[in-house]
Amino acid sequence: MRKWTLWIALLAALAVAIGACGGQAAPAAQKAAEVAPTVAAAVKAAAPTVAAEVKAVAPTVVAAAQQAAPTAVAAAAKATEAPKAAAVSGEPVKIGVGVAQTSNVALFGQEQVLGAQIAEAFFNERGGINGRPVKMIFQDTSGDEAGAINAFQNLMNNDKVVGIIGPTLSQQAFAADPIADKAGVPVIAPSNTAKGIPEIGDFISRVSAPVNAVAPNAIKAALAANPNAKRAAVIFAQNDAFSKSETEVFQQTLKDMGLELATVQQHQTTDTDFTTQVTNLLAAKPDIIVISGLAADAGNLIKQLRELGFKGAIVGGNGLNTPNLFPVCKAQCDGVFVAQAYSPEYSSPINDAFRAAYKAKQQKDPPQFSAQAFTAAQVFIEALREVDKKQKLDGMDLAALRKALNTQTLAGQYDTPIGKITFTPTGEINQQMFYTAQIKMDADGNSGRFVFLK
Ligand code: 1QQ
Repeated sequence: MRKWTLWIALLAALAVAIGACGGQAAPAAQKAAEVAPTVAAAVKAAAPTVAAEVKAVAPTVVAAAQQAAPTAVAAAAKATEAPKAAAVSGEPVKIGVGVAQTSNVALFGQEQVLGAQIAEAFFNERGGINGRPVKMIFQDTSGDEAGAINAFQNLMNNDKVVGIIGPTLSQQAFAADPIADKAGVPVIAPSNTAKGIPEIGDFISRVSAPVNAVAPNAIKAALAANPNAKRAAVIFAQNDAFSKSETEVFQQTLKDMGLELATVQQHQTTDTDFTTQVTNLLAAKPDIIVISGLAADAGNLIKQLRELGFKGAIVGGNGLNTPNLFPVCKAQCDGVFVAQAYSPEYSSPINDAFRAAYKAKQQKDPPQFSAQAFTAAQVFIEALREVDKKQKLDGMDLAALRKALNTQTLAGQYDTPIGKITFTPTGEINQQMFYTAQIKMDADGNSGRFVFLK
């Protein structure tokens, strides 16, 4: 009997996953087509792959389930099982999600949407905000500052959300966050890692650890794997706040570790042709090249570096921290070192459950940006539960609720997929665990993964 229930659950999860895959990537891919042909082609090309992967999963899941010991199957089912909490009812509590659903920045934003959607379902299955449902309200920021400001204003003034998760880029945060801060709307940055984000204002915090906490790990891992490296070359996107912030950390770390900084090159996040920069980088004869940029530009840069003959180690920053990079540089992405503020392999009840929920939807392990978006949603939801315990949310006016939510957000302790976290009074995350992964592409260059280094 029990076995049959598990089979049905597995097949149902698969059906939901197939449905979800069909619907989501398309609009962002279309918009990306207007911006960078290479990326758009890559994203489009990814669609059939996803479908093929999903088809291939069916027999694999069945076979795996057949082989697994009954206890393992039961345990796996239990991790995804919603506890028997009372069903949520009443007016939903609205949380805003302002991230990039279009433009090249959607290569990150799509992952954030998924993380927030999973959190919404996950916490509603577990009682929502003490019985009231939570609802994520999505507004597309696109990839620039104006889009972020527009989305934030819609969320605050029209949707009347209690708080905002977003925007995707630090470059956008420096423009949009001051507006939310002035209006007294709490913002949790899910992916802004530039120096100075929490300092924008009292209402701004982040779950995305800053560049100085994360970036050095990738250099250390690359040098451990290439102990004879002496000369380094660096390139960064000079029109992007995060890239400028991260390159400072990278350059300092390289010097601290005794490497000679042979050249520092610059590019724009909109560039697709890197001939000049690659020529200059190669002329400096580096053993290691360190890139701070976003996924589309960095992917093309890596491709061109390898095509023009660079054989040394490549380190990428947070802008390369997405599997959506893989269709851009394909087989040439292989071997790139990228530091991580999340590992799907971290074992804890909340991460096991998040990983299982993500896998049920996407047939692969969750990436960092999905885990951080889930974490931002979790922080708001758990803080709202606490606020509601002290004073019922129903009776509070919006301004008072937003203020109380901000205070509670900063005061709480959270056990999340990225580990146990707290905040400093300024809103900076205190996070314990960081990792480094290396990209491993399959020989045909069509699929790949981040392999976590021990
Ligand atoms: C920032 C980043 C980007 C890579 C997020 C997608 O870290 O803009 O701060």
